[in-house]
Amino acid sequence: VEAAKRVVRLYDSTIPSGNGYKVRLLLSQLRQPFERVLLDILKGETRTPEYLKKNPNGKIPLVELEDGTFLSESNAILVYLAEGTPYWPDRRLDRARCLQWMFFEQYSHEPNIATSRFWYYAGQSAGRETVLAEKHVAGNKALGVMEQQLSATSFFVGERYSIADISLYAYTHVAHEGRFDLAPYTAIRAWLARVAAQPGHVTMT
Ligand SMILES: N[C@@H](CCC(=O)N[C@@H](CS)C(=O)NCC(=O)O)C(=O)O
Repeated sequence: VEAAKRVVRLYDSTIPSGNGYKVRLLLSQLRQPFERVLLDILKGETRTPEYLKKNPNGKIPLVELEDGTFLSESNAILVYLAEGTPYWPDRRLDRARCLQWMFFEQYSHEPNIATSRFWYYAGQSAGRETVLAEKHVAGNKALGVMEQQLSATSFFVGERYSIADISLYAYTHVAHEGRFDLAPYTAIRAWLARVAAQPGHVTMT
């Protein structure tokens, strides 16, 4: 496996971001030091011409590698960093299963749970009652799918902690901030505790 170029800088957000946290958590578990640059997304600091040169999509997280390369999209960064480590499985099918859960996270989980949390967090929920109600239905559906998997296995893929767990942990463990009630999801709550007990774990704030 080609060695990963070292991450020298992580562009992250002043408002605690689950997507930024995914990268910080894995870097911590890999014991890799890095510089953290905090941007205020509410002030449009990811939309300046200078930042858009680094990431044309205008979002954090973004990592800068030692050779000056930039890589965006939290889950892509996780895959890059995890290759050749215990957090990315050896078996071909298990690697595809990690991606299966990470695409699920981006399409069914994050747009509902993270977005609801952001609107409450940033005081932008007023006037969004209808869309918030829709996001709660869809978010609970995603939590139901996770609950079903975690009732059968201790981690998402291959009974072993991987970047699929990191990806889904980031916004699930703060789902209450988006007014999701995790009380009925007993398997999810047990898994949250298992993830938080992993070596090198750091909290989001
Ligand atoms: N799919 C992206 C989502 C990144 C994202 O939504 N970033 C938000 C903060 S969590 C952001 O930078 N928003 C600022 C903006 O869009 O201007 C990922 O997984 O990295």
